[in-house]
Amino acid sequence: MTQETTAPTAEEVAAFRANVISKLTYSIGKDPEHASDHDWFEAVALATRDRMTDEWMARTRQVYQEGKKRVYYLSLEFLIGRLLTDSLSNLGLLEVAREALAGVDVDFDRIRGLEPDAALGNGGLGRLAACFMESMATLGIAAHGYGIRYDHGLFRQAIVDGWQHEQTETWLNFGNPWEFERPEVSYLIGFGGSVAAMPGTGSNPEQSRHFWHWAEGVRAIAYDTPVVGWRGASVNTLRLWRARAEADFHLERFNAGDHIGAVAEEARAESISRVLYPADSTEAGQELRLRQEYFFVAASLQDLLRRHLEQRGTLMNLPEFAAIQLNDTHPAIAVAELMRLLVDVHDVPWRKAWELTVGTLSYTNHTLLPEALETWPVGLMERLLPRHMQIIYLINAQHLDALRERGVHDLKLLRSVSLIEEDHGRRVRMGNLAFLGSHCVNGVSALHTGLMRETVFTDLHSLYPKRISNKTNGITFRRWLYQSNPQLTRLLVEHVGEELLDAPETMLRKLDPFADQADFRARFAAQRLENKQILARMIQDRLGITVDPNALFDVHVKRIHEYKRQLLNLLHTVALYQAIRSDPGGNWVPRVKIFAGKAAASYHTAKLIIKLTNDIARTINDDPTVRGLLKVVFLPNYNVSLAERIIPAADLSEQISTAGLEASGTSNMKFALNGALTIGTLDGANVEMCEQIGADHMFIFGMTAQEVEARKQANEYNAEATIIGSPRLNEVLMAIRNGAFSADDPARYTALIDGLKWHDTFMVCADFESYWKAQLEVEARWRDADSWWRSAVFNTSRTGWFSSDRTIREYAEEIWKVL
Ligand code: 26V
Repeated sequence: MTQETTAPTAEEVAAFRANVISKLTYSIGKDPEHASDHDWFEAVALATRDRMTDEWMARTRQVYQEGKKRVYYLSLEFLIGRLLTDSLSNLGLLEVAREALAGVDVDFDRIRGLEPDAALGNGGLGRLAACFMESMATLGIAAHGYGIRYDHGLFRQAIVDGWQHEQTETWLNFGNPWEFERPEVSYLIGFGGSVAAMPGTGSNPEQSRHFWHWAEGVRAIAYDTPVVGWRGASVNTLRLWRARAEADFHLERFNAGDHIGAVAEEARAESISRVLYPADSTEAGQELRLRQEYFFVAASLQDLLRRHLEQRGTLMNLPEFAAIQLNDTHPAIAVAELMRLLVDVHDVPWRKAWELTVGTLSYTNHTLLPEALETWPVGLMERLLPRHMQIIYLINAQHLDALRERGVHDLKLLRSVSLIEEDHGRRVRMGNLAFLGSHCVNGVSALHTGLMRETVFTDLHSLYPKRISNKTNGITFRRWLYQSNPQLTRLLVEHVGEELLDAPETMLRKLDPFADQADFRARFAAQRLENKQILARMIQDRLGITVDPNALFDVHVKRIHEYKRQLLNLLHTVALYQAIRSDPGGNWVPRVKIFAGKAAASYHTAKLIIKLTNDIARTINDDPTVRGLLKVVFLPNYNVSLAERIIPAADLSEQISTAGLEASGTSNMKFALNGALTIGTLDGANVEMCEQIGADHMFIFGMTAQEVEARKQANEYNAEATIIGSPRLNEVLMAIRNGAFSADDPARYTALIDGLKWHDTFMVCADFESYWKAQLEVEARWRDADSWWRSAVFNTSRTGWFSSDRTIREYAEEIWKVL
């Protein structure tokens, strides 16, 4: 492997092997002679964890002694994936482990494949949290991640007869060798009940303390996973909470003979950490989700206040030593909970408590889609969190009064910045709560941040014009280049030196001149071919579809959502198919269209799009007239591990969301780093990628966010007219609508296609011709191999800015003030 400066010594290898065998024997209880591959995996993981632990403890001690400010990253999602290669590689032990195992006839690559993915997230937002944890450890920032230890992560996707089926995910079936259970670190979290003012604390609601007599207590138990940075720079903690029923409570009922009631109580309490919510589904069970949010926020805040008090003896300096980042509005109840803890529990005066709260919290927004903005019915809040609802009313009153004092009397404005929405039944707006309770609010790409200022938060922004800033997302290069693409990493190190691994943000640029060297381009292309061969084998094994590794691999992988426009790609696929059929002897560029992604279980249209992909795939792959010039593949169960295999094998990266709707995107950066060319709209971080990489080395098409908005405003967009104006599009739509790909059920796609014709909310038809032309340019460029690979090299060399180390440095300097 490239990561290690020198080959491992025999002593290192022998010592590691001894550690592994000792774990196998004494922790797992297996004789090496009879150990299964899984036993070996666990033994290696435990031995690796040991190597982190010393540094972890030293580090924790050091942070304490130096009195450093700590960062707390609160996130309902951490999409971690596998940890074995990640940890070994960051510790510089990957080769050591490989050789140590080879010595006992165990193949490292086989056992690392046995680790289940920790899929405690839905997509980009959760993966971002995982990349951030790794970058914070690399930069030596004292950070704690806080979240929920779900028994079941994101569902496993099975494809049956072309349709998605959701299966329960079971990552903990064989235990989790990375975590430390901390039964002694636990908090009791209350729900429901009533609120009483404490006697003698005054009648002014702002001055009186309250006692919350909650009705139901659920215990939060900590599970810690060490997170190691590059070259073992530092080790931080990811602390995930598990919900347990309070034993006494449940025993009382049991002893009283209410066995069923006791068990039901237990199940209700423990359901809180049972399963990850499908965040992009609108039909989610509301109450359980709110319970999850409050549960992990309350446990985390109590934990960090306890730590702070232990070390500093007072809460009055909280903002000086703690920075709490809210990952989206999911932990936004922290605003009210921190106020409650300060005022009711720690006796801090209201005004001071507010100052401390705002000074400590910051909030990141990850989407502007109106249906994705969290609001909670006031009735539900009152029932589940009565004291918090009071506090929210108080914050709101204080906020609206302050505005009136400043001379703001515009009723429309006051309504829009209120914490309570009055229009569709009374609801608490979590975005506004997070905004008001934070000293910094940020978006995740330049375009998205601009739109935040202009749309969802326009009024709050006018009142607090300095609060919103931009922090463009990034990705960790350790996982998304060094680990997932060792072939390319080796080539890069060979040309710009070992230093690349430590300073990719600057060193990658040194590749620029090599783009003009034919032999370098040839080697760049050769490593890609190798990755494509590996992927082609996987496609063959999993789906029985033969694809040619020399064909252009055109890849569209991400959650399935209408705004991400997988449908636009499918329309192009069918148009290409029809074009090839009408001229089978033509000089076509052989292509493999690769799709993967999960649809929310309740999202009917997204699931239909998966079925359509599979229907189109079957028809095209079976059609001898296209002679394999076009293949379509849908790889089931997209997850972090699959992404690590697909991305290094991609030639073309599809980032084609309706402009203005994708907040940032992060796979766009992963593809470019690995040298794929992007076909994309000017949306999210694509805009900044274009600035860094150069428009000549990407295929940008379609309407801009402004144009999309203007069309919506003018109410003049008519997809039907667009379709009439494009015979190619019309033919594609007619074929799908009339059952050309669904002979077994010819009407299957009627409503889907009619929806495009009558509504086309996501401007699929409007962008079709522009997309088609951009795809023609892709083909022209592919034919000119020198030009293609020159651009590919530039994509890798100019993506350094998208390192999550850069992103984290910006958070650390501008928001957290820890660097
Ligand atoms: C939520 C919902 C809920 C209701 C139905 C529609 C819908 C659609 C999307 C979402 C996602 C919410 C938050 C999220 O995951 N945002 C993603 O965050 C990434 C990291 O910042 C960013 O790269 C993606 O562009 C953004 O979609």
